[in-house]
Amino acid sequence: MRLFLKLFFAFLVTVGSLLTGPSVGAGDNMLMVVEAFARATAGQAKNGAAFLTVMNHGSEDDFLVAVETTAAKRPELHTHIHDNGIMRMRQVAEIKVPAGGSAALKPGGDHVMLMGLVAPLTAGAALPLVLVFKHAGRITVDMPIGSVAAAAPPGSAHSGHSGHSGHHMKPAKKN
Ligand SMILES: [Cu+2]
Repeated sequence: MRLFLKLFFAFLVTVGSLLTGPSVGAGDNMLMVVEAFARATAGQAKNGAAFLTVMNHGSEDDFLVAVETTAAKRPELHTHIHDNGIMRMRQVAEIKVPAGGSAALKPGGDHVMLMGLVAPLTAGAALPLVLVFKHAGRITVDMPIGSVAAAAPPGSAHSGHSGHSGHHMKPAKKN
């Protein structure tokens, strides 16, 4: 029975990782956002962080160039750099999503920084975020909010039931 449950959950996680997150595009612009989540904030923290992976199934590189949200006054794209042994965050203009590859925004690396939160981020809630890509246009993601130190989407390791995991297809916008 336990083995069956383990296999069943493994199956759910596999299906979940295939279906999680909205995707956009057709032909040369096929982006899929997976593993999206934000971290809850502690106390009066003014800034928050969000993470996601963008898969590019197309044959053309794309670039994440901006993020928009009503949850923060100034959402930015950040990366971490090592500066004389000290990890610092720095804003970047764009994050490349290579053709046939992916870009992982994860703790310790590239990430979405939510500067000037309108309200604290609460575990269990969802954060609406619009990702703006150079070629594919806008993708809206409803990011589940995990714990303050979350390193993966809430529920991703054991239930395959990670909240708003819609799977939407729409034609790419050329602009
Ligand atoms: Cu940052």
